Amino acid sequence: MEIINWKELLYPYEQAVEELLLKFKNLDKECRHLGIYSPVDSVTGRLKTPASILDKAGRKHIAPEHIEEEIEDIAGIRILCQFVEDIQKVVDMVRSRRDMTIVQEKDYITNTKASGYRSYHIIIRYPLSTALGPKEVFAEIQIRTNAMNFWATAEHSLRYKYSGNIPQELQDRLHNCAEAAFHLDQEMSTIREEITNAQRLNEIRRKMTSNI
Ligand code: 0O2
Repeated sequence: MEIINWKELLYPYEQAVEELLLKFKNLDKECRHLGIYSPVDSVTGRLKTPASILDKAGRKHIAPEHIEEEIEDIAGIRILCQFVEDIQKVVDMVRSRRDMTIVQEKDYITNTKASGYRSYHIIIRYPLSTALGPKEVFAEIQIRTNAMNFWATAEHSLRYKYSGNIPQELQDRLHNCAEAAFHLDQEMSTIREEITNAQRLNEIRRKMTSNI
């Protein structure tokens, strides 16, 4: 059994998460600076843990030496949006970038998973300049609304707690919650313009008072 040097393996992915976080946070910052609507509400990033990598490798029968080519979400960032409509805008932003290459897109919003999971995933190849020279790594960008994220985070914790075997009664309740999150997104969309106008006004007021 090959021993994995986790520090060496994970370092480039850590660098990728840091760079991607900065880039997408800056996009949001730039929109706000220009006074244009930002489809990005918040951005977070995470590095998959060795335990989770080994678990996935085991499930998918991936040999340790093939982890880097086969596991595409060791580096992951999550972009949260206020409204469902913003997701497509973020997807277009990612598609137009020249500093990363899209490998695959998974639309779990149109094709909701059996669990009730909804999110848009983009797998990219991201080039890095490391101390040892250029290197390209996979990274996963998850794009979803705050409501989708609320549900996914809760379901993820339960899946972990029950080692993937969530009791049926709880699964049924989770399905109801997924429906409720879907309706919340729909309802929020109907008053989207009202909300974004109010937010724009508040931002102008905030800028005016901070200039005093
Ligand atoms: P973590 O802790 O986020 O790293 P899979 O075979 O499903 O494990 P695959 O085929 O590579 O993975 O891709 P997929 O299905 O797009 O899932 C990748 C990630 O999406 C998962 O990573 C989760 O973060 C999220 N995800 C997918 N399906 C669900 C779901 O039903 N519920 C929740 N809450 N999240 C989901 P990991 O490795 O599971 O976890």
